[in-house]
Amino acid sequence: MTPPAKTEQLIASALDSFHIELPSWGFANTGTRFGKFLQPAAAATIEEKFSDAGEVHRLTGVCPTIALHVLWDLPEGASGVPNISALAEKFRVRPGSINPNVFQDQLYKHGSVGSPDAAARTAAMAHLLESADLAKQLGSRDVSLWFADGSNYPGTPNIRQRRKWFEESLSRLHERLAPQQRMLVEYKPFEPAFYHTDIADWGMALLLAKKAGPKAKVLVDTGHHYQGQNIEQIVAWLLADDMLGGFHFNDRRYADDDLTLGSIDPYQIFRIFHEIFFFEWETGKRADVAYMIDQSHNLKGKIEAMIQTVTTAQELYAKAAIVDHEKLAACQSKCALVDAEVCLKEAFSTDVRPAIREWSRSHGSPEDPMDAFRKSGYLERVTEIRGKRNAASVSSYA
Ligand code: RM4
Ligand code: MN
Ligand code: MN
Repeated sequence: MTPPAKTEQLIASALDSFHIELPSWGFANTGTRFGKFLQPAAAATIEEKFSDAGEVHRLTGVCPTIALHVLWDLPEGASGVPNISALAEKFRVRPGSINPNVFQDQLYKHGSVGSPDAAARTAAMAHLLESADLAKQLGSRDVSLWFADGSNYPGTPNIRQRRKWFEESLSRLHERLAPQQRMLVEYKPFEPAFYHTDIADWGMALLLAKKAGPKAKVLVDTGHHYQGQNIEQIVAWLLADDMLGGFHFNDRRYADDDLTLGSIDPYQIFRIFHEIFFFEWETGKRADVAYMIDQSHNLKGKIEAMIQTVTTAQELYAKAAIVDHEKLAACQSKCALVDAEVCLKEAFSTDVRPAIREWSRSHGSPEDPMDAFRKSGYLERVTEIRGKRNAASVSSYA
């Protein structure tokens, strides 16, 4: 067993370097394809999203950035940049990853950069390039790409042709990036397309990223895998090739459920973090990985769910930080199976909460951010302001 003082120290230094990005869309009303359940306190404007994200950062101290969806948050393009910069200043959270949206417009019915319709491909390319420019102007490092492109019926897509169009478009986007910028390629096996998806798994994302250039990396959304897939192995492989760009964190039971991180399988997230720490220990390199939340809190209070997620992420990260790597490596090389597994589980079952509370206290943050949020009166204040408007918004599916 690692002595308690060393454990505390390991946790503190891990937490010092742990930041997690909040999604602007996580504060807005969201729903299923059957309808939306409206929340009186949900954010509708970009100012409200910044305000809610600022509140989560104020309480946790580890969420300095907010991911923006270009179409939803910057519909007027570059002319919206000064407003975003002013909001960042006011609410003390910086713009984080910039997410182009090439899936919502009617034009993208058959895809965006993979569509057989040249007009759709042209529009998508222009939007991607504009997104890279917006990221530059906002001082954002990452352009985060998710494509809904795919098809619903066998025989309908030319899969190889579509791949070529993807390669060309991603290379053009890569050329547009500033030296310090990155583009992250996200994959997803299905939904909204149910026969084929152009970037369906990490291998496809990896090939496209490698082809695009050195600033392109793979983004792992924890909800975007088939049941039973070993996500930490994907993470380990991508790390070994310096191709892991970041995560979209959420949990799932069936498909892309976008449930709260760790609500279904906290051990899975711990194992992912473990692979990252183990890589860092073994190589002496720092894994340059962006941690981002991508969840849809349909029923839980938006801000509470976000605080819960951040707290859970910190706990699982702290647990992974205290794995005894030397011991584990020795067990692995001796094929001491039980001992290796126990070594990993030892860290997972350690109660890291007191050490996290201590760390928060020493950084001037509340020990219990959820309790602090409930006592702050913030929710009541915004409910008062937003409630009537939210009740009048549209919730039906058809
Ligand atoms: C996708 C994916 C993307 C997100 C869209 C809205 O399932 O997770 O990251 O931007 O949803
Ligand atoms: Mn995602
Ligand atoms: Mn998703």
